Amino acid sequence: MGQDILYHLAMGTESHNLVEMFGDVKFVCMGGTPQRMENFAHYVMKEIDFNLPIGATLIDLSQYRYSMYKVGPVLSISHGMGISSIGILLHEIIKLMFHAKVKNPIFFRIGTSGGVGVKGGTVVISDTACDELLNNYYETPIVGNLVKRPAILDQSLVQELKALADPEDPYDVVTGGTMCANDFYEGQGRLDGAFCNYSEKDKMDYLKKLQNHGVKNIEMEVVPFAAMTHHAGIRAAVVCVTFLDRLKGDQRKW
Ligand code: R2B
Ligand code: URA
Repeated sequence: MGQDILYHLAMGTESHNLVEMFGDVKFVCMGGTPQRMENFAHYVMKEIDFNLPIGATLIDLSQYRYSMYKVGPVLSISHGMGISSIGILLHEIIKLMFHAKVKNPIFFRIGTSGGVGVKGGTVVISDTACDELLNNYYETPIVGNLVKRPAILDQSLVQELKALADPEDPYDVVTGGTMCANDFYEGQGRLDGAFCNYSEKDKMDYLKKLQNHGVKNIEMEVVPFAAMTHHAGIRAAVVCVTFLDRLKGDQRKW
């Protein structure tokens, strides 16, 4: 390609000096909402004692479909909700890292989820990823064929992250399986969607089946995230807080 346009990031190889802008990135952190990722960037700034030049403020470098903040070696980017949204972002961020000549970046998804048999507030570090049918791969149609890519997370990173948990933390940190659903309502066995043509027993049987399979939480991005980073040879981890225990309910207050 003469030039590569990273369309959804509103950036390109001709219009931006990607090496200068992103060449020092070591960690790419993704999470669902623009606001949360802006807050996270400010949090990182304090944690690593990073000072912006006098008079400068943290700005959204993308300002289109996704929001992106950079604090030294850390990129903090929103990925939206669901498989296709994070999938598009991953294509463009993997290309961005390539164009910026970044070597061995580590990718994290830091997100929210529904717990399965763990209390609300628990932090789950995903050691495996599966879809609604318990498949450990990302199945996606490519030029008319269904292609399966294994959804594998870096186990040494899981252990490194687990070792960072402090017994004094006011929440539990566990490792376990994460189920990726295509939908928030029926796809996660909720009883409170616009439609629900199954019983409470069907829901509980399903959640128990997930639990027996080692699933600790449910969200909507882990499978493509694990599969695409693994396919690209990028070390990656998913760390999600649980809002509620789905064995106890479906709804969450603001
Ligand atoms: C967690 O929260 C979102 C749905 O509310 C979704 O993006 C996810 O994975
Ligand atoms: N995100 C999900 O996908 N499910 C939940 O239950 C909570 C957050």
